Amino acid sequence: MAPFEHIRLTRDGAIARLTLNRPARLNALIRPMQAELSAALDLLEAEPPQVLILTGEGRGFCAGQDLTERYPQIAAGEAVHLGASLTQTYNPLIRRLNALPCVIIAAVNGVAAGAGIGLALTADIILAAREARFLMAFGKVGLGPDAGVSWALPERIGSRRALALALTGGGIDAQTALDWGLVWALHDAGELAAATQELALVLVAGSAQAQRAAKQLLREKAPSLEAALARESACQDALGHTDFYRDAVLAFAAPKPAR
Ligand code: T3D
Repeated sequence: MAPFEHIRLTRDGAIARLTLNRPARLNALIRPMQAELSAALDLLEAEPPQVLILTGEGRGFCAGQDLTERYPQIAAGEAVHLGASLTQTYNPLIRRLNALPCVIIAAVNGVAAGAGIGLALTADIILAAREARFLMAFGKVGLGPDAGVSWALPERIGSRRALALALTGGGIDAQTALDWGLVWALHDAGELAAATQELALVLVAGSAQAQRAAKQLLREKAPSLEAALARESACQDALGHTDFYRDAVLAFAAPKPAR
């Protein structure tokens, strides 16, 4: 679709695939790669697919910030301004991925560390290879969680587990991620891409409008039951006017010829 160096963006009908493509560095993030991700988001926002697959090339998903990018400054004894890196680069990427109206599937093919976990957590559904790991690498380098991890990880696995991982800088293997509800399903590495495509095809056979509504209702928690009921009514009111709903009811409930 677009000629990038550090990522690939391809599109097949209603399914788009965004692949992090620095396999020799386990897809660690550098500035030009972040700029390409931003350009990819421009394209995805202009013409949203129904499903976006987010994955990594090679044996890693994403090892977070490329630490060699920070090295020259630190080695020279200069101050680094990580707050600026977040507000100018990471935060907009995470915000924009989260705001995409499409269903995002992360196919976590290998290690996801630091901000790499943040990218995976922008997905609505996470599939993982059995060899995948989720490492809170921030702690190991003396940083706190960023890239939305402090918000999204406790949501998925609970605040106690998320805090213990953040404090220790530790990680969990794919099976634990599955057991803790972070991951929807595990697959053998060689079968992850096909399983992801299969799930994407199931999704594109469904109603894009209903998926958008479900995503909105479930991801942006209503402040009270009353507010949730009101939002559900408004959503259902709109969805009840779609062709998808009409056709589904007609197909299911039309009187059948007597047997
Ligand atoms: O700076 C800011 O803007 C603030 C934002 C911070 C967000 C963050 O993400 S902080 C966390 C940064 N990430 C890390 O600290 C992870 C560092 N990497 C590792 O701990 C390990 O590489 C892994 C546990 C992820 C994987 O280990 P392993 O044994 O499977 O692979 P490896 O041999 O360590 O890595 C393979 C290559 O990728 C290797 O290069 P080489 O020796 O073959 O030339 C390694 O140096 C490179 N690599 C892996 N992660 C990074 C990296 N290079 C640069 N930066 C990395 N983050």
